[in-house]
Amino acid sequence: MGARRELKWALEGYWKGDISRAQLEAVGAELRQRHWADQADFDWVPVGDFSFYDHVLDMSVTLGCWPERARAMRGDDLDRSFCLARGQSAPGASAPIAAAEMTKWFNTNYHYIVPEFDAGTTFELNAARLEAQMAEARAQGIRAKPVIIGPITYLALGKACDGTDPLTLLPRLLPVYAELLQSLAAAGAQWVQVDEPLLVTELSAEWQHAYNVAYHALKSAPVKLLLTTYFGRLLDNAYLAANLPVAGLHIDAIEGRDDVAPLLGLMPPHKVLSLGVVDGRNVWKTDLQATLDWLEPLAQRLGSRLWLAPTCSLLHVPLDLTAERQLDPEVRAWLAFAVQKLDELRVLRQALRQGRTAVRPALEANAAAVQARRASGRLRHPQVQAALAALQAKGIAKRSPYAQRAARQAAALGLPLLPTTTIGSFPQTPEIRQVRRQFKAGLIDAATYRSGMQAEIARCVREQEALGLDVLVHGEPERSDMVEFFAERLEGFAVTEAGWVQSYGSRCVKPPILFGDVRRAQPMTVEWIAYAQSLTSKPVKGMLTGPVTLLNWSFVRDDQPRSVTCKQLALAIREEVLDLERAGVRVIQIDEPALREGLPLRRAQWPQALQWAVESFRVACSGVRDETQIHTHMCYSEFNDIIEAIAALDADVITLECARSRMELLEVFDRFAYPNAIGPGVYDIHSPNVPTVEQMVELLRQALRRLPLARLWVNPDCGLKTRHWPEVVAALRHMVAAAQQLRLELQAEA
Ligand code: THG
Ligand code: ZN
Repeated sequence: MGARRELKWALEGYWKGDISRAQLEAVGAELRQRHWADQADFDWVPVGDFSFYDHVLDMSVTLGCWPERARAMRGDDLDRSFCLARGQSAPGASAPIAAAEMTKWFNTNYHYIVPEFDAGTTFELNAARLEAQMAEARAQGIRAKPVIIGPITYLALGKACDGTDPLTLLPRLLPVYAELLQSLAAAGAQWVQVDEPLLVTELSAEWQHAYNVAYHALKSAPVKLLLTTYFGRLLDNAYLAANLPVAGLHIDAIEGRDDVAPLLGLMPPHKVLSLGVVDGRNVWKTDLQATLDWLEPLAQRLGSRLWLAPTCSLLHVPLDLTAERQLDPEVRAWLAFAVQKLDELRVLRQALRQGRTAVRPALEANAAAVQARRASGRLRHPQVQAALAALQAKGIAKRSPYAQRAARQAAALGLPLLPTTTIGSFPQTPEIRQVRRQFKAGLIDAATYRSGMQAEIARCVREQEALGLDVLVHGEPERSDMVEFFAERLEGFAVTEAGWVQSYGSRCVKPPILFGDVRRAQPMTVEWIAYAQSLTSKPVKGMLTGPVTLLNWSFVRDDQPRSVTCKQLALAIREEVLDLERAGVRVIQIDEPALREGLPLRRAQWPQALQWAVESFRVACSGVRDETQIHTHMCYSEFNDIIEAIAALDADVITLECARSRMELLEVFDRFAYPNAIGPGVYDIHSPNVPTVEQMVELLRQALRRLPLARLWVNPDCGLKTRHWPEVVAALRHMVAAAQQLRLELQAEA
């Protein structure tokens, strides 16, 4: 995105019409030029990995794989691909088209645009973007290694709306890949990096076979192929990966360290082995000496057939540590962002070529930092260790059975049938953003900040009372990103100033850095929730982010298992839950939108990972009274294949995002009787449309065919922070009316 997120600003300016296409292109060219310059001394520099929106979408354009609705639009490739990604109309033209689906890139937090296939899909080469960037790199004197997504991974990333098996498209796809490789060779490429991370997942015999078909079809291409995998182990795909007819293989030698020994035996003697030895997904300094201890014998054996690289694209880490001015200096010394990771590679290269003495100062400095981190007093906190040990010894305090809790909560809360609520956030207005910014910058004092937030909370409560909602929220004006909010308030976390990482398109997040034992030193949210509750006799929900989501959306320590870190997060959230309860808060929501996305790439490992994830959630709400109602919320993912684990969370109420694929979501309840209360969203907050009362009544009727009336809630499908007040008020008014209408009808029937 650039050190100052130049790409974000340029894109958003272009979409608004504030800058021209030429200005946007100039920003792209400038970023490519800068990032290539950072790698100019490398033997091969990736080209074609730059994207204005998403590299999978770019690959679809390269392969001429357009859904019909986008093909029919005016505009050139880039404008049409923006329309498809964002669900917009073409510049100066007709109706908007439906946005393409977006989903997570393997187990990262990056979202790609899902290619769309059907039985009639055809492919046609459009190498213009790659050829232009090859020419640009050549002009800059860069030894370019173009990067493309391989055919099998590409097919696996897509979705067929008509049930077509993507593999049946392979015969149509391969000639286009062959042509693409020809074009890249003509553009001067000697090597082409072909990304096939699908090889670290479980492959059926058909998909394994497809790999053989594809790479045998491409083996006469006039370039050398570097088959590239990352994010996990090859395991049972190692033989396949080692023997495909390509010139080189790249593997993630951190996740897949144990694949290397077997691979050495399996690979034909001429093949290049590229080892990803610098972590492209996390922010810790590499232990260079330990890496060299491991690499030196391999270098002896492989000679020039050994290449070094980061494990994966550096898209997933922040750009440059030197941009951080306020980071705790002790923690900062342990970190390497993208630019620093390139330096680590340089040291490793030189040590292997000229011996360790040639880089002694760099190795010594690195060893000192690695050692300092290991020995730091900041990693362990005796209180946290004691709490973990107690949890280990005593287990999780069990809550009473749901039926008993539900009865007590009904008596305590007195809610109507089909209770109405929202997910937590209300619109983030420019005014509250400004108050937060001014407070962070020290321009206003704490009292002024507090009264600004309180005014917004009061407005939120007033609006909700006027709408007649049953369970209210405070609206979260004090938070921008919820994960960052909690990270700023918990010990064991550091947050960055400029550590932006692309989430999708122009959208970025600043993942916090979890470096040590997590401890809640004081209440984090109680003040705001208690204030909101003081303004109304209706219950106000306390709003927290769950342990699994805090874990999955942060850079986490690599010196202990994720499951242990997650339990620490759970214990910290639990303290907040208990403080909220003590402050008189009767409903507490612990969001876990990332429950599913942190799961391992191989399904065989899911049960174990789900077990500690579920346990962590249960730790976070253990010890609350039966009368206190625990809610959770999930979005961004499919729930059907983890519905049993979701039920095992045993939250009293769950609200789910589903307005976009509602029928798909509800179908799971034919197979699985969800035991507790549930609110499948009736208002798609991602769309500016205000649904009508009738539409929402119809959605509720659909839900009632599968879920019992006594346990159905009425709510939007996600938080409202990205919407504007007028549409939110209109939609919620319809939502409350829909619930009232159904209550009356059901009473009349009874
Ligand atoms: N928080 C964090 N991670 C997330 C999400 C989140 N990962 C998954 C999902 N939600 C990603 N979705 C978004 C949606 C919007 C934005 C980022 C990720 C966004 N970001 C602002 C931007 O790019 O302008 C910057 C952040 C801000 O100003 O608040 O809009 O919710 N941690
Ligand atoms: Zn949500």
